Amino acid sequence: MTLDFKTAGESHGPAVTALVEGLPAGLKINSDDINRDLARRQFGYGRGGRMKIEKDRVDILSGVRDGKSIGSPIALLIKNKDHRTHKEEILTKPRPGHADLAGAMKFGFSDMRDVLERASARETAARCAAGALAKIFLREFSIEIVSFVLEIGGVRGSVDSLSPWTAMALAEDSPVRCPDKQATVKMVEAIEEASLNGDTLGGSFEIRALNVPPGLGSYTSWDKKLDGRMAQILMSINGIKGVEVGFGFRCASLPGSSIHDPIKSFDTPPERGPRYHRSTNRAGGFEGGVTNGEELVLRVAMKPIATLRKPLLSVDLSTGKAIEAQYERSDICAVPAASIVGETAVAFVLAQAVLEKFGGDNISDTFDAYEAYLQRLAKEF
Ligand code: EPS
Repeated sequence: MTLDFKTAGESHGPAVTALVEGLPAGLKINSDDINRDLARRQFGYGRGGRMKIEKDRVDILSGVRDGKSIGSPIALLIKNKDHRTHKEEILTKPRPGHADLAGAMKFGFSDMRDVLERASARETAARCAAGALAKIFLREFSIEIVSFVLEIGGVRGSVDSLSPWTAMALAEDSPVRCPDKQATVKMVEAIEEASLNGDTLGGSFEIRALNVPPGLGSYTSWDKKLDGRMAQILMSINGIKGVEVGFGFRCASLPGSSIHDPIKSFDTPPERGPRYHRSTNRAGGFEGGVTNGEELVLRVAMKPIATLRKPLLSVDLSTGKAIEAQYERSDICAVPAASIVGETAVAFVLAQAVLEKFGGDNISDTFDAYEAYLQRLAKEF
């Protein structure tokens, strides 16, 4: 059984939902852990009016009994408080940068609200819940995921000297999830200025996965390469336009001697896992699409929100005439929220990779196989 998930639900329908299949039985699941990530996703300076209406909470409808998974599909439901029974204003003036026009042409809609309702980033609440489950699973193996914002609208935080845990702790205290306090102030100002100008801002964030064992994913086929799978799930998050692994685009301009990470041996070999490690981590924890035992480092770029209060030029599909794009309630900046969605997305793919390698219908089977592998690595590497 492979671990997978699907989501369903529209932005203003009764609920958004996720169906997670393939988690082993015996995993302790507390909905508070999922609700914590849902609340973190809702947070962030620059969010729109919708976040004042919603207080996302998950209902676990199946797959969990007495606080433990039972191996069956886990259905997660998050009600939309903003569910509207009345018909929305028809949307005929597509917003450049949103899925409106491309989606309407694809499905043959004249009212692009039929696109908006599913293309909306509201769907990421359901994904976040599915990924939060994956985080609970990964914690059994001491694998943790952290995220923090690097840049908003051209203001860049300085984070290079911080450990991932410090960066994460500082991010959790920042209204824009940036560990750099001075940059936080400037980012907030930039968002305020964009708001005054009827504009929106994008940015970038970093995700790190810690205590990841070597050997997850595979170099044997294109679709098994774990860095590629990470890039796919991250690129599928609304508004994401770029993903870097480790040094990413910096690799294009530096020689091999400045990019590849020298292999070293610990003076005292650890009891579990290999003695070999790297003095640098420019590869971001992946070689050949396989984890190499170092931290996973992924950097993600998000474009500015497509709904502008001072709209760009568009056309009215009902008349064919040039006109400003439609405006409606939206966010000014959702980069802090996207960093949480990214965190949970990375968790999901990592949980898939752990289960592919170690299997198990009960979490204790998975754990035993994982421990045996670390023991073997300690003996052989
Ligand atoms: C979102 C809910 C949406 C938007 C936002 C994300 O709610 P509404 O459309 O009712 O204001 O706030 O979605 C977008 C910015 C977008 O472009 O799709 C959420 O729950 O995250």
